[in-house]
Order: sequence, then structure tokens, then C-alpha cells
Amino acid sequence: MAEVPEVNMPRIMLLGVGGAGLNILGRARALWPEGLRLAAIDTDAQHLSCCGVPETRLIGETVTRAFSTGSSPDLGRRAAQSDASGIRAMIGDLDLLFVIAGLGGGTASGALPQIIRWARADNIMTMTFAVMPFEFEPEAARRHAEQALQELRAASNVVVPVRNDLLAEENDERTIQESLALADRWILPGVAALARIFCEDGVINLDFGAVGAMLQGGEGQAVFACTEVDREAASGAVEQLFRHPLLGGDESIGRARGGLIGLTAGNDFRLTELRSMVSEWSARLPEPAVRNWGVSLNEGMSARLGLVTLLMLAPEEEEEAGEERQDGGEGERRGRRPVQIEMDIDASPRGPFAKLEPTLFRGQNLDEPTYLRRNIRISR
Ligand SMILES: Nc1nc2c(ncn2[C@@H]2O[C@H](COP(=O)(O)OP(=O)(O)OP(=O)(O)O)[C@@H](O)[C@H]2O)c(=O)[nH]1
Ligand SMILES: [Mg+2]
Repeated sequence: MAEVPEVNMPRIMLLGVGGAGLNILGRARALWPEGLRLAAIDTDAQHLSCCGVPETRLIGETVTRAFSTGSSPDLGRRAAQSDASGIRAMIGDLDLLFVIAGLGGGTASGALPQIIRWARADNIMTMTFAVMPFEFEPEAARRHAEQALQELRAASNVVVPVRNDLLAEENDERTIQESLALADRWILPGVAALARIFCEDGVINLDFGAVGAMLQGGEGQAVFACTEVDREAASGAVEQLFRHPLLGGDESIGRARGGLIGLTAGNDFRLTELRSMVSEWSARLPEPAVRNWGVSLNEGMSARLGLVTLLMLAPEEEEEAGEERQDGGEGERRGRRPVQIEMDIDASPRGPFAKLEPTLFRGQNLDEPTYLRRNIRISR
């Protein structure tokens, strides 16, 4: 009789990069599923030493002398490059790398895009949760964050920008640390639930192969939200999830090319409940989005129900481009709208040569501008 191969769970790591990444991972130790490898990378030795994450890696000691980069993405990038082999060895055997980082400082903004590129080169799928700075932070922080986000989008399978402004409550009396901790509470349960559905032996795990295919096809843009309700309020839970500000409303939901939903429930969760929630979620996605779902059962959740959804989005411009897409290169592959607007040029065919004999060559009049002869539209 043929031997049944051992069941392989995907090898997953949750990595915090830079100060915010370390804080977020450290703050919620109780949430992380058993068996999930937790790791942290930073340039700041002191922060690493007290973050409470089991596996830590100090990078760029020769670049920043074990201090932070002082908000310099350039130093962050150099710090990563100076420790390339160590970082690659740390992540090298993974199937999926979840990353949490705050963009806008120097370490994560500079080092993370580089780390993600190495992961991709080693065929590791990546899912990055990128906390974006508050509006009130310095202009340079927001600029560095946007730049890093673009680089991450180009390199990652999935990048979920999580805007701090959307997370923190306004006009309250909390300290900065309390507000950040509160903001983190919006991100953490969702990331933890996703990780659990991938790596715990749940009743119905997400099919890693199917999700992998969906992520591989990703073009970097994604949104994500989670919610938890009383079991009795379960009928409104999917609607509540879709109203979550992090999903960005109907416009962004309408751009979903693929999605997954993960449910966390008690052991007495019924099949009919599951069916109705998955159908309701599924009906909200446009065709022909790929749909994946998984359930994780958990003693402690008998009176509650947790929902997390991740939607992979088509780039914003694509719909506007419609069938006019004609650049045929990288822009087309990634669905960007080609900039192809006709310039308002005086199109008198022969211009100053109008009174002369035409210069004919292989049937073409060379006195006419090439763009007219070949019917080329010139972009502005
Ligand atoms: N939600 C949340 N956001 C944070 C937290 N700490 C920092 N941030 C955000 O993350 C951004 C980047 O800050 P850090 O993570 O400290 O920066 P870094 O990557 O360590 O870079 P350097 O310290 O400059 O080398 C900040 O601009 C904040 O918007 C946190 O604990 N929670
Ligand atoms: Mg730092």
C-alpha cells in the first residue's frame, strides 16, 4: 500500500520590521496562534531587546551603530543590504511571510522593500500590512511612507495599507501610546485570525494552494478588515464587515479580483450558519473574483463570532482604461492606464515643404512628419 505523505502545514512567519512592527507584535502576544513563528527586525538594539518577540535580528550595526536610522530610509536600506545573507537565511525556508511595519520612519521604509524583494526572489509569498502615518506627522514622513508603499506594491504579492488616521479615534484624551495601542487593536485581531486560519489545524483550513494562486496573481493592492460580534448578532456581521472603513466602501469592494474570508467561531457553530455567512460574503464580491474561505473553531469563541476578510484589488486606473489599453508593456501587464493623449500639433501634412517636389521613398512621402505617416499618437 502506498504510504500517505505527512500533512505539511505551510511554513509561515509573522515578521515585525522597525519600531511600529515591533510594538504591534509585542503588544498582542496572547493573540498569536501557537506554532506561528514570530520574529522582529530592527536597526535599534534597545527596542529589539525589550519588544518581547522571540526571534530578533539586529540589522545595520555598521551603518547606524545599533541605533535607529533617525527617519532615514536610505540608512534603512543600507542596513538591510549590510545584513543581506543573515536576513535571507532567517526567512529562506518559508512558504508565506506576513509582515507588519509602520512606514514613514527610516528602518521599515528603507529596509522592508528590500526584504520583500529577497523574499520574492526566493519564491516566498508575502503579505504586508503597512501602517501609514497620521496626517499630523511631518510631511517628510508621509512622503517616505508613500514612496515605500509604491516600492512594496511593486514587490509584494499583497500590500494592505492601514492608515493610522482611520484607526485612532479623534478628540479623545488618550496619550499617544494609548492611541497607538488602540489603533493596533484594529489590525491585530485580523492579522491573527488570518494567520490562524492558515496555520492552525482548523476544521476547514484555507486551501493554501488556492490562496497561494490568488496571492501570486496579486498586483500589490489589497484591503482588509475584521470584526467580532455576539453570536446572536451574527445575521448582521457580514454587512458590518463590509462597512468597515478599512475596506474603502463600494468603490474598492467593486474592484475585488479575489478575496478570502476567515471565520472564527465556537465548536457548536452550525453548518447552516456557515453557509449563510459565506454566501452573503460571496454575493458582495463582483464576478469573476476568486473566492476562498476557511473556518477556525475555538473553545473560547462559543458566544462570539470573528470575521476577517482580505480583498485583492484591481489597480484603480484599470477600469477607466477599458479597452483602450495599448502600451503592451509593463503598464499593460499591471493594468495601469497608458498615458496616450493626442497632442494638438498643426497637422498640415507637408508644412514648409508644401511648394517643393515630394521626397518619395519606398512609396512614402518623407516630407510628412513621421508621426502622421505612421498614424502615431503622441502622448503629452
Ligand atoms: N499603529 C501604530 N503605528 C505606529 C507605532 N509606532 C510608530 N507608528 C507609526 O509608524 C511610523 C514609523 O515609525 P517607526 O516604526 O518607529 O519607524 P522605524 O521604521 O523604526 O524607523 P526609524 O526609527 O526612523 O529607524 C510612524 O510614523 C507612526 O505613524 C505603533 O506602535 N502603532
Ligand atoms: Mg525605530
